[in-house]
Amino acid sequence: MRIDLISIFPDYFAPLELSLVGKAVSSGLVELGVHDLRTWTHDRHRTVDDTPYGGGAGMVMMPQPWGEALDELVPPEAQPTLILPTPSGQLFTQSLAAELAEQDWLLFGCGRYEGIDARVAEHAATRMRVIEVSLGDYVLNGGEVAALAIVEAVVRLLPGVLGNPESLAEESHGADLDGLLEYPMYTKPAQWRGLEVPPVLLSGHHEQVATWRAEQSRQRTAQRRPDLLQGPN
Ligand code: 6GU
Repeated sequence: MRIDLISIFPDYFAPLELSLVGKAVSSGLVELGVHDLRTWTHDRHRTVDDTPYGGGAGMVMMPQPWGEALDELVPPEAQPTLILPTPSGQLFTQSLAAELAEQDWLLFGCGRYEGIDARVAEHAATRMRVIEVSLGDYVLNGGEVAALAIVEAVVRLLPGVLGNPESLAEESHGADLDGLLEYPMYTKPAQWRGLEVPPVLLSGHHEQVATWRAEQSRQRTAQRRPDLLQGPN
């Protein structure tokens, strides 16, 4: 998979050299490109933003540097998926992560300020798939941290990235748990600071363990995320 990221803060993506994603890059499973949006400015101050038409606070990212960046990075016949992280996007979910993991080229356009001139997404959509994606109902200062989260969620799903592919089974939000939250996990010692591991987990009864875990998932989901019990969204 190829992943390109465009941002005025390319240094935000240094952590992609670490850990699992870093290994996927150094092993060649993922080809990573990080690009400074200011490469596609032409004025002395390398300006990327301007005041909003219609008034209001803050600044808006100008379409021109984005347009030139996409023209240069995306050849005429190529079909990357352009992901624009924004708090007004569709919610990023495990099922979207799984779908993105099947693409061969993801391109992230990370906006700052009050966002990117809306014509950038509109124009890009005439020649590639464009999705505006939000991590959740809160506001970050820009798309960079969201892009990091999305890249990590996607890359760990690529075949050959996780040391133990069984780690992908039975995760919170995965299909194996019916979209419920994961049950609590324990390791040795069986007693720690006066707290015991639930005895069923030490019993060796696989069926009882499975029943207990399913019930814990259900209780936990009812308490913390009742919205998930309404079924798949
Ligand atoms: Cl994707 N971007 C920004 N700027 N803020 C967010 C977000 C994205 N998701 C949640 N908050």
